[in-house]
Amino acid sequence: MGGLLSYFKSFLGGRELRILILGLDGAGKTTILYRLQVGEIVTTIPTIGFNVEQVTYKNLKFQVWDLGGQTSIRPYWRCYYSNTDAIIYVVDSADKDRIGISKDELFHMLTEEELENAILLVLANKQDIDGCMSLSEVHQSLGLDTLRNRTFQIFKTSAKKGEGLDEAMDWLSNTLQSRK
Ligand SMILES: Nc1nc2c(ncn2[C@@H]2O[C@H](COP(=O)(O)OP(=O)(O)OP(=O)(O)O)[C@@H](O)[C@H]2O)c(=O)[nH]1
Ligand SMILES: [Mg+2]
Repeated sequence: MGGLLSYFKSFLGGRELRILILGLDGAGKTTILYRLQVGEIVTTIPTIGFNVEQVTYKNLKFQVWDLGGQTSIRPYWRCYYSNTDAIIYVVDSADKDRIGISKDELFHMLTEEELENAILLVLANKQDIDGCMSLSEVHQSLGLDTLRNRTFQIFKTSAKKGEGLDEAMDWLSNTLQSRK
C-alpha cells in the first residue's frame, strides 16, 4: 500500500472517503456499486433503503452508499448527506422520458448546504442500449453547463459491460486527492 495510501490518509486526517451513489430508480446504481466492489455483474432487485460497502480502488478505500431511487424513497436521500466527499449521480441514458425528472432531482440535491463541497461525478449509464442518449445529450439534458462552483465531470458507462467505470473512478480518485 505504501506511500500513496498514507499520503491520502494524512491529507484527509485519516478519514475514510464517503461517497453516495444517487439517481432515479433503475439507473443502475446497485449494479455499479457491485461492479466497483467485486468487478462483476450481479443480479439486483430495486433497493428499498440502502446498500453500503467498502470499495477499494487502486489502494484507496471508499465507503460507498447506494441509496434506493424510487420516488417515495428520494426524500430520504438527504438523511445521508453529511460528511459526503463525492456524489456519483447515475443516469439511465436510455430513459429519455425521465431525464427531466433526473435533472430536477440532481439540482434539488445540489442546493443542499451539506453537499456544498461534494465533488460530482455523473455517469451516463446504459450506453450499451441502442438508441440511448449520447454523452453530450445527457450533459445537455441535465443542464450541466449551468453548474457553478462545483467540481464535476461526466463519463459514459455501461455497468452491464463494465465499460467506462475505470476512467470515471480514476478521475474521482485523482480529484479527491488533489483538492486538499
Ligand atoms: N443494459 C444495461 N442494463 C443495466 C446497466 N446497468 C444496470 N442495468 C440494469 O438495470 C436494472 C436496474 O439496475 P439497478 O442497479 O438495480 O438500478 P438502481 O439504480 O439500483 O435502482 P433502485 O435500487 O430502484 O434505485 C437491472 O436490470 C440492471 O441489470 C447497463 O449499463 N446497461
Ligand atoms: Mg438499487
